[in-house]
Amino acid sequence: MFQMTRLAVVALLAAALSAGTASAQTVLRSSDTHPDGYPTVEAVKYFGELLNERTAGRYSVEVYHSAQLGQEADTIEQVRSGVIDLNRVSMAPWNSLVPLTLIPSLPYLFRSPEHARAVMAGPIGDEIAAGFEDHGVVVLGFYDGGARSFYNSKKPVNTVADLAGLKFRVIQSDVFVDMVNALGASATPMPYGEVYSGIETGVIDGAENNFPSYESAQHFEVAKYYSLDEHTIVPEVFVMSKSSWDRLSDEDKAIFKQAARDSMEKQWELWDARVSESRAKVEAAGSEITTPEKQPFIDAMAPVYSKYVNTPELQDLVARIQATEG
Ligand code: GTR
Repeated sequence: MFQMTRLAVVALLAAALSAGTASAQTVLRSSDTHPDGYPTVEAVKYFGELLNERTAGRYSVEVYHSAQLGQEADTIEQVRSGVIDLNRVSMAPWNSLVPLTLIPSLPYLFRSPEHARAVMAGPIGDEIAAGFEDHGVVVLGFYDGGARSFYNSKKPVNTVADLAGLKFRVIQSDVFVDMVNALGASATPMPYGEVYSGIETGVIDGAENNFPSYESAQHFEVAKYYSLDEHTIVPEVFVMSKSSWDRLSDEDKAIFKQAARDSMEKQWELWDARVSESRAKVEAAGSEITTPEKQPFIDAMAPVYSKYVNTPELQDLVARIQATEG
């Protein structure tokens, strides 16, 4: 009898322990449109490893890459409503919800990726991040989105005039539509996942993106003319659902913020390496890269600036960004 009781106690203890471990372990779900191995996907995985270490296994992250949870616009709704805990997306699809995100999405605002990093990792980044909180999410950090340029299936683009008559897919944001129109081309907003077939079937002539996206989404196979006009450097944003965030203790919130900060530096390293690799890969596959003179592109953006930078506060924000070193 004594023997059986002891066994029962051991069994009960084991069950309690394993149940305890299971309930203390929270797996956070995160979305990304990019494939496994892409710098943003790897940075969020790294964030998850840091969380796991720093919370003694209480939190970990599962990254649903390759748009497994849907296109960016859908996943933004999922994270806002708390269906998923985390999301890594571009800042541009937030433009209509969070007004200050319009500013870093403006063409030729950042002088270089380093300038964008310095701005977004500093107090201006915090100011822009604050605007997301009214929309169901907390910004954990910003990643580098690299410089975006036009590519198309028809012809090399060396001047603004060469863009005339071409139809480009743009990210779903009015700033992008106005930018393309101001350059004399036409803009079709559509989800990222539809760009390849859009170009292949001739619905659009091309799109605009950085080298890693142009390469990893295979767009180079259907649009071999890449024009290095580098019109925008739109930061990537890594957000957490406010409902998941509000469940964290203050101590855990600090751990999450620091892990995101550390993952940002990791993403910068991964990003720089991937830009060179992707460029080499598309060149080897036959992409023709042209380097137009930028000043005429910059000059054509005046109407976009007057439309969007239309209050003294926004003018001041632009001036502070321009004055930031980097
Ligand atoms: C990429 C960005 C994605 C997505 C995509 C697009 O550069 O990393 O999050 O926004 O561009 O053009 O839709």
